[in-house]
Amino acid sequence: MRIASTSASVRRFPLHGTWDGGVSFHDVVVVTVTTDTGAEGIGFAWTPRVGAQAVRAVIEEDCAPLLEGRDPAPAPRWEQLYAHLHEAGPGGITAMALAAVDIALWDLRARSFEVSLVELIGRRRDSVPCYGSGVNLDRSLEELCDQVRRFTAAGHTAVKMKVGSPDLERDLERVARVREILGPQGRLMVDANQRWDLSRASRALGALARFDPYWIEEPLAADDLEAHARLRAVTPIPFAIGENLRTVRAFRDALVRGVCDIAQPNVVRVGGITPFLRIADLAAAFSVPIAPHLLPDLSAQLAQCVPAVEMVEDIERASFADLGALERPSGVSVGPSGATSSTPPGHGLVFAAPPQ
Ligand code: SMN
Ligand code: MG
Repeated sequence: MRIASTSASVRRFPLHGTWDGGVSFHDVVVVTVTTDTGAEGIGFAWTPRVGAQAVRAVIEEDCAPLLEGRDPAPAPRWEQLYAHLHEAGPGGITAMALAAVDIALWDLRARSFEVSLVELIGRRRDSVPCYGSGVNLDRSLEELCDQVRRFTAAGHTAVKMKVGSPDLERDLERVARVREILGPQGRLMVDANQRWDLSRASRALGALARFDPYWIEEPLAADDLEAHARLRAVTPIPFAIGENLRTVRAFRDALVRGVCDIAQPNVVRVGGITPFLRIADLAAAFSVPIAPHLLPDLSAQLAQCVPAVEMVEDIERASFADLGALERPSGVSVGPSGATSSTPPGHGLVFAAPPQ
C-alpha cells in the first residue's frame, strides 16, 4: 500500500463565547491522505487564531510531494518529514503541518486494521478523570463564579482557572472565591499562561499557596528553564507545563531540569501522535504523568493509552463536538464522569463543513 494523495483544507468554527484576548473562532486544517488501494486517513491541525493558511500551504507544498508513493507507516514518515521541514524551524507552523499528516497516517493505519486508534496504540484504561477548564481571565468575578458553579453543578470536582492579572490582588480575590465554591476537598488548578516574570511569580505563588493549588500552569515564559529552576527553589506548588513546548527534546530538557511535574503536550503543537507518545514514554521514565492540553476529542483517546495520566481537560463548550465541527458523533465522551471512547475504526473524527 502506497500513499497516492494528500489534500488539506481550512475550516473555521466560531466559539460559543469569546476567549481571553478576543479569540472568537478556531481554525481546523483538515487533511485527507488516500492510498493507491483506496484506503483513507483523516488528520487535522488546529489553531485558535494564528497560522491556519500557512499550515495548509506547508502540507500541500512541502509534505504532499514527499509522501507520494511512500509507505503510510506513521513513524518513518514522521521522521522523514521532520528532517525535511526542520529547515523552516522545528516547531510552530511546521510541527502543526506535520501533526495533521501524522494524525491522518495513524487514522489510516487503524482503519486499515479495522481497529480503533485506542486499540491500535494499546488501551491502558477505559476511563480518565477530567477537570473543568475555563479561559476566563477576561471574565468578571461574577462570570467566573458562574462558570465554576456550572462545572460543580455538572459534577466536576476539579477546576482550572486563569491567573496573571496585572494586579495580584485581583487574582487573590478570584482564587479565594473559586476555592470557596469548590470547597476544601475540590481540586483547584491555576494557569498563568506565561504572564509572570520570576519576581512576580515568586510573589504570586507565595500568596496563592494558602488556597492549596493542585498545580500552577505555565508560571513563566515557556522557553526559560533557568527561571523555572529558580522558581522551583522557592515554591512547593507543582509545575504543569508543556502546551508551549514543541519538541520531544524540549520536554526532555524540562524533565531533566526537574521543572515539569505534570507534562501537558498538545498533540497538534508537538507534531502529532508519534511525538506525543514519545513524550508520554519519556515523562513516565521521570515519574511524570501526562495531562494533555486541550483537543479533548483526541486527547481523551491518547490519555487512555499513555503509561501515566493525570486528567483530561474538559474545556467549556469548545471540544470539536461542542463547536459543531464534527459531521457525526465520534464516540468520545469527555465530562465530569470521566473521558471514555468507543470509536469506529480510526479516531472517529470526521470534520463537518463550517457553518455558513
Ligand atoms: C489555553 C491555551 C490556549 C488556548 C486555550 C486555553 C490554556 C489551557 O492555557 O491550558 O487550557
Ligand atoms: Mg494552559
